[in-house]
Amino acid sequence: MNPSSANQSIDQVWQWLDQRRHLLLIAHERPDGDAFASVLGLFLALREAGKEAQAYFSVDSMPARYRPMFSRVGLEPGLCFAPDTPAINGLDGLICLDTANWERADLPSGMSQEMAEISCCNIDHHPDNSAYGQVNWIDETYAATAQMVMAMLQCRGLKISQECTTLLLTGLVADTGGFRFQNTDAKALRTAAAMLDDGADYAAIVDTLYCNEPFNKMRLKAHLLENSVFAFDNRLLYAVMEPAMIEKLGLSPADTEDCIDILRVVAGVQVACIVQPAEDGVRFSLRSRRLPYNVAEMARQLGGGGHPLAAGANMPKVGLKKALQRFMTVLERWFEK
Ligand SMILES: [Mn+2]
Repeated sequence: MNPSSANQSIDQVWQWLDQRRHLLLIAHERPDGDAFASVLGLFLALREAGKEAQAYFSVDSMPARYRPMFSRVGLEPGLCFAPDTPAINGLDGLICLDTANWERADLPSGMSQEMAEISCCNIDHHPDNSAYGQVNWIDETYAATAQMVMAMLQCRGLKISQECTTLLLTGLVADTGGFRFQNTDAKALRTAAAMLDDGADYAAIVDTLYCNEPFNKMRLKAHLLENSVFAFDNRLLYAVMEPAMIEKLGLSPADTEDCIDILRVVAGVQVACIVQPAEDGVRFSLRSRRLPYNVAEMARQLGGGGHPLAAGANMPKVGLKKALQRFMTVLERWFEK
């Protein structure tokens, strides 16, 4: 998308917003740093601009690393977590952020029917977004949805509070892996600089995202690395993450989201994989360092999907041994050369 059509879409988002007063903001299931940041950042900005906004997440246990983000919003009225549900009486707009399709939307339970009847504005940077909203601003040239929210606020010339800009920069840092991933471009860095100009607290963000690990999560990472298995000339590195181990360490499944990074960063590894046996099958999380190791294609062959560099698949009704055999057979052809 070229910049002029992106601006056009920002205008359409604002036109839609200007006609609404009571908004609910949501993101996708199993929210990540960008999902929390874009919802909370826009929530704060809209409230600061005098709109009635609510934000909702269906998480009851917050991943430890994101907790400081919520203290930036404090106990603002309208901020809801499951099992609480937001007040929908009088809502006239739903804003879905960072959510590629309606199926992934983190809707309050039992409210999907009512929600569907409310006008929806879809703001996202995922290239496979299905444009399910009445208004859709989808632009994959942004590294994070939080960066899109910043562009919206800048476009209006709104004064952005330090709490808000710190939240938004947290999303941008999270989705670029601390400015290490391939989506780190000049536009992302320029936005980051503008956020710092607005007073974003970068040291606090780095503390939040990278120096805030529960000790037992580090022990889980150590366990995964210690028990990891190389294959295909050391280009694949995988580890099995048993539910019993997570439980023994007192961690929640949400706390394990980025454990795969401990495998991804090993020299020579092109594809990292975490294998999670569950009662109903085996789940594979895949990360690629670069193409042609397209993990979206690998995941599709395994019955899942995702992005070229980050994907996943669920193999139902199968034991760990069988699942691993099938996994190795499917992946073989990417490592033939
Ligand atoms: Mn994102």
